[in-house]
Formats: sequence, C-alpha cells, structure tokens
Amino acid sequence: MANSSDAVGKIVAEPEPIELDWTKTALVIIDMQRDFMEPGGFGETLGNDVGQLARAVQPIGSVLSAARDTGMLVIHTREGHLPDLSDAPPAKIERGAPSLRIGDPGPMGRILIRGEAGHDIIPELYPLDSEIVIDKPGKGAFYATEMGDVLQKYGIENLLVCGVTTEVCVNTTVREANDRGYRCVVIADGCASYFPEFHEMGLKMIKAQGGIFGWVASSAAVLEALETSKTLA
Ligand code: TIU
Repeated sequence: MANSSDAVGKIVAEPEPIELDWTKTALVIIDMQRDFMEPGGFGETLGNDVGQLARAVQPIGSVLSAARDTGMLVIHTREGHLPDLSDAPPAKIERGAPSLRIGDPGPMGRILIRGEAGHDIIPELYPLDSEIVIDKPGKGAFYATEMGDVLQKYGIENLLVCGVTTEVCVNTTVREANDRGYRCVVIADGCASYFPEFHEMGLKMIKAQGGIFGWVASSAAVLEALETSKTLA
C-alpha cells in the first residue's frame, strides 16, 4: 500500500464496524494443522468428527491470499510439544480417555509432536518462507511463545484471527490478546469447531457486551474492507 490513507479499512463487524490501519494489523491463523483437520490426528483421538473443520479452509484461504497481496504481516500458529514432552504438562497428557495420547505413535507420526507430519499445517494454507510460524505448547498463542515480542517488533495493534477450534485455541488466543491491548477481529467463517453449537456460542461470547473480547466479521466483510482500501491508492 502506497501511503497511510490507503492503509485504513473499515470492516463491517459485530457488535459494530471497526476501522483498522492495515500496517498495524496482522492476520493470525490458528492451528490449521493436520493433527486437528485430518483423520488419525490429535483431534480424532479425542473422539471428534474432524470433517466439521473443513468449512473454515476456503474462507481462510481467501483472506490469506488478500493479506499476502497487501503485504500484511501473516502469522501461523501450531499447537504441539517437544519430542521429549518436557513442555507437555502431565495434566494435559493424562487428560480424558483418548484413543491415542500426546506423544503416542499414530498414522501421521507421534500425536501433537513438533516435526511430525500431523503437526504440520495443511497444504492449502501452507506458510510462505517469509511468514511467521509460532509454535505453542498451550491453547493460547501468547503462553510460552515469542508472540508478544513478534507483535511488538512489527508495531502490531490489531489482529485478524481465524483458525481452529473456535472455542478452544481461537478463543484462548483472543482472550490473551485482548488483555494485552490488541483489537481482535475474529473471522466467523474462518473458524470452526468440532461442535457447531460451540462455534456459534464461542463467537457470541467474543462480541457480546459491546465486544467484551473483540469483534466478529465474515471473511467477505474483511475482503471487502481490504479491497476498498486498495482502491484508495
Ligand atoms: N480440542 C480442540 O477443540 N482444540 C484443541 O485442542 N486445540 C486447538 O483448538 N487448536
């Protein structure tokens, strides 16, 4: 974008429209990993229907493509643990009765372990070499990661957030970001949950009470705002 006036876009959002300076905005794509999206990964070991998440791929892809065109900072996150499990709390590993536990060998390598095939991001949304990938041991993107330092380094004040799952890693990250002073706009159709009702309520919780955690917009509204900004050039 050529100058500062090109860089401001107004997104039709709930609970109200929001104007963002794109030069201070990052697209954050949460955990679009094979471990959550495909059969044989962590999500399925928990008893989930992973097919529920596929609907978010195309909307994320279109926003990712537009963000790349504008030169916006793009950050991908991945949930996962070190091979020796030293960053995986026993309380997380021992939780519930999954068919395979974190670290167990599965069809896409060890479940939720960094460097394994299942830990990688799905091909449709694969990061460019120039994009940032944040590896996180928890549900939130700020806990035990360099996320805060990266955002500060690039002068980021606003986050466009999408990914999976709506009520778990997306909501946790948005809550962490909101407490740190970031304006978060969650892309509704760019998020998905194994439980459609949790997706719906997860978005409602963000935008309720005047936007207690942030704003919610459709991918079409984000694309429209980016497109309108570009025509100002
Ligand atoms: N289980 C579930 O819904 N989600 C996760 O464990 N991680 C993320 O949301 N990425």
